Amino acid sequence: MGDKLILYYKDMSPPVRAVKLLARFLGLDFELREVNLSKGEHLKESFLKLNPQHTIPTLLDGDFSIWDSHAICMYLVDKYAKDDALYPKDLKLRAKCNQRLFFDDDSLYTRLRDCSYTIYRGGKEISQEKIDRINSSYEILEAFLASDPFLVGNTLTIADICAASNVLPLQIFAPLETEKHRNILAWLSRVSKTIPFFDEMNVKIVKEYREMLMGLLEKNKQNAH
Ligand SMILES: N[C@@H](CCC(=O)N[C@@H](CS)C(=O)NCC(=O)O)C(=O)O
Repeated sequence: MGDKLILYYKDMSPPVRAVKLLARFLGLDFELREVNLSKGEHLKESFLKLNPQHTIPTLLDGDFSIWDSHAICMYLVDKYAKDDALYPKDLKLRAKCNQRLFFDDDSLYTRLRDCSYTIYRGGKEISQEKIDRINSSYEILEAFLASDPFLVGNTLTIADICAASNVLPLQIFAPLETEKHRNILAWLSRVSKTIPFFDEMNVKIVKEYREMLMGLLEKNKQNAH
């Protein structure tokens, strides 16, 4: 490997955690550069030069800059993994993996962001409509997992890593239900068993994320009076 990989990150960000989890799974080392979003560090000119979309995670590999957790995961497996298991090269499997990754971004992550950004922007409640939308995403995920143990067949791929990173914090707003979400719950525990450090890298930080969001929501409610 040439230059050291640099990751612009913040651990509370679910897409960042997906990339960090994958990197650890692949045995890759990053130089970590924390970006303080609340101080607007992602809007500074130096960061915008790397990523005009001003999002984290952003990865720098030498002079190559790439962002969006899904695109980063695809790149890391293609470039650094010893085989294609986590992002299959087989045309149909790759198409299916891409479809799940786009679902993760478009549905799971978007719905999580709809709730968290409502709170960051001073909202005093999360509407039932937003919670219903999360539940419809769960319904679709439940269907994906009806016939396969992982999102793309029998083995773990980056689609599982990305989606699981978002489903954990989504439960802050819409808890999974034992009867209704059997497949998702079984899948989450399968993903956690397959990645030995999955819980270590997620449980504590998601708890802190929950406390931070609920604390802010409470403050927003107080400010209303
Ligand atoms: N689809 C993107 C989402 C990235 C994203 O929106 N990250 C948030 C933090 S969780 C962010 O950087 N927000 C700052 C902004 O959008 O300006 C991904 O998967 O990387």
